[in-house]
Amino acid sequence: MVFDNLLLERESAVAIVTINRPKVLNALNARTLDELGRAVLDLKHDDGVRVVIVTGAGEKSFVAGADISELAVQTPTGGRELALTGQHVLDAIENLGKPVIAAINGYALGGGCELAMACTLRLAADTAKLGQPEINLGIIPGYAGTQRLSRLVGKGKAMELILSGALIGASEAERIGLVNRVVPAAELMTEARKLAGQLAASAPIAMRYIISAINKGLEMPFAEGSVFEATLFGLIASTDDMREGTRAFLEKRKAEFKGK
Ligand code: CO8
Repeated sequence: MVFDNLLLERESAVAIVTINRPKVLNALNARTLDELGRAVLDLKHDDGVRVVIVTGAGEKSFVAGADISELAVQTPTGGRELALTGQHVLDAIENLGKPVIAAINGYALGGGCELAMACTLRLAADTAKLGQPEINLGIIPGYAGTQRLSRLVGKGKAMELILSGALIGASEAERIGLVNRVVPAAELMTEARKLAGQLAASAPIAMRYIISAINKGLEMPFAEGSVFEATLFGLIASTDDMREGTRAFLEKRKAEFKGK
């Protein structure tokens, strides 16, 4: 696949997607969203890919939000469609069925913070700044930021961040649970690759079910989520990977998972 605004690299079982519009701090215009949607679909169906890393081109920014020059001329119907399209792409990332690591190398603002929140795990450079500054433009988040941020950090902090539009540093983001871990900027991609490598060696079907159980379970009452988990547990018991993982433990060797 050839893209104008994305770089797509493969390093064995790890795919690295780089949002590549550094002149505008990797702002997401409609074309970039469309390309991201197509890339994600392709990665979902590529069995050779077990983990995806998403990052931004350049030193300064992960993604500085939706492209404000496009937002400035939105019509009501066009704005709704664009918001729904972005939500659809981010839902696809959240439910890719393989871990997606956001390597937050700088500004993750507005739609950029929403993109990071749709990823399974977030590693941030110590220089990163995160926030939902839409209020400063007289608008609200449109890529489900109100929903994901409140689920990640709780209602009170989400209200504070979205109403104030304040940007926070990486360590504060880690403290409130918005990112999983902060690393020195120079080591961000090394750490992201290391984490991706560890995850790539894990059992792929089990990872898919864990992601599904947590994502779907959060939308269900506790009892239904627990039954859903039990059903997935029953399914996982039918896999070769389950037999390999348990046998390898008993034989005191490292398991070799095949995703079957
Ligand atoms: N959109 C378009 N262009 C941008 C964006 C953006 N989000 N962010 C930065 N740029 C451009 C600047 O205009 C500038 O372009 P130029 O060189 O032509 O003047 C270039 O990138 C570099 O930026 P700055 O000169 O501003 O760099 P600074 O280091 O001075 O500042 C900041 C960096 C603080 C990140 C600053 O650029 C900034 O505040 N950017 C906007 C951040 C923002 O408000 N993001 C939220 C956007 S709204 C959003 O994401 C809503 C999502 C849901 C949409 C729903 C669909 C309808």
